[in-house]
Amino acid sequence: MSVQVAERDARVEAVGDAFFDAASRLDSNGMREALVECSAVHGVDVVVADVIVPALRRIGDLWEEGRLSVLHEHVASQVIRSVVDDFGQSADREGRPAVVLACPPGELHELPSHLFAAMLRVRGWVPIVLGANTPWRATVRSLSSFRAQACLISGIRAGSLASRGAGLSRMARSVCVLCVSLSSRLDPRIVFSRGSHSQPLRARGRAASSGARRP
Ligand code: B12
Repeated sequence: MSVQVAERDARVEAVGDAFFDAASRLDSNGMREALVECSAVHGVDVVVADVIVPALRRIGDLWEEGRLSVLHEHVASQVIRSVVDDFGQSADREGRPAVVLACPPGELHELPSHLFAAMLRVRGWVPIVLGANTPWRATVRSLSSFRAQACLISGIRAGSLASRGAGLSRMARSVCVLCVSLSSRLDPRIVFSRGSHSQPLRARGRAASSGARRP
């Protein structure tokens, strides 16, 4: 590993620690500052994959052990959501492909959709996040309403939905459908082509401002 990469990794790890410490103190401003500064320096992919996801896992583990409360999780989740929803926003949506992100009925873990949406925006996609506990009918309807080219269903058990459901099969006739769960990787190069799942997720149109590499 080069010295520059090691230094960069150490800086990102320090941001992760600062974010986690702020979350432990319920310090919303501290959390927000850590994320905004990190994204300005290192970009959206790094702040999502190397700061936010590890911090959420740490919070989840400590919550499971009873060492952090649901309040800590809620405050951190709200701050993360409000910050990442600003990443990669652009008024210029014309001609960009839309992708719908939804959680199945009963699923409350919607944050991954917001995180992944930020990664998609900086690659020139227009993500439509339907959020937690979305009725299947609404998800299906959204595909034509937004002329979506793809649909991501995510949740802690969503992986097991992949081969099930008349609704999913119907959807897959018109767009690429992907079900992601705890065992999937939050990887923007995720495979995404209708039927075969063999092509990387690629946006047409221009990439948005952040300078992130296209997959
Ligand atoms: C925040 C949170 C909540 C919040 C959600 C708020 C929100 N607005 O999203 C609330 C409070 C609602 C919640 C509720 C519950 N939660 Co919860 N939650 C979490 C927490 C802390 C973070 C979740 C998160 O967003 N992680 C960030 C994501 C991106 O990371 P990840 O899950 O590791 O995802 C990776 C992959 O799965 C994949 N991936 C995941 N989603 C997606 C989506 C896309 C598009 C892609 C490409 C990839 C991808 O990429 C990620 C990175 O590699 C996790 C802890 C953790 N380890 O994550 C627990 C956790 C997921 N929750 C858990 C549990 C048990 C629950 C409850 C059942 C608790 C309860 N008794 O009520 C309920 C279930 C509610 C429901 N019906 O859905 C467990 C799940 C255990 C399991 N294996 O089933 C965890 C792991 C906590 C723990 N350590 O025990 N939770």
